[in-house]
Amino acid sequence: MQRDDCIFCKIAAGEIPSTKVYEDDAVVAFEDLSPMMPVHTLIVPRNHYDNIADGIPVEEMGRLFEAVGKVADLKGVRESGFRVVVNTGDDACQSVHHVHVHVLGGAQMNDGDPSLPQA
Ligand code: DGP
Repeated sequence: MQRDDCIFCKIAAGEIPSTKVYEDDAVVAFEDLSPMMPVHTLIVPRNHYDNIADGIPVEEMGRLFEAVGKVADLKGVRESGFRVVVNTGDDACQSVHHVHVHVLGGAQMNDGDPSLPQA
């Protein structure tokens, strides 16, 4: 389930270069092109879903979030803490319409506005 016009499908398939952090048969994690934090990694399912509410099967949803801990370990933020963000739709400023999990960390963050992942 790949979309020809989807940049994250192409990254997952290795057709567009990215700095990969982790991959398995279900997901690919790679560094965000415009990092907002010292650690800013995106995790995407290999299959295309527009967003988190796009009927992702439970098994694939589990694999997507299972990868969060693996990325946190690989990026060294499990102990210090990190934030997980899944922007969904226009109000949340989702800009790439292939579901992706942001893993953000590596510095102290604000606790005021949950929509602002910046320090
Ligand atoms: P969102 O606003 O949640 O849709 O975030 C999309 C993120 O994807 C944004 O932080 C920048 C990142 N991004 C967009 N295009 C590319 C790309 O071609 N490569 C990589 N590595 N990241 C990208």
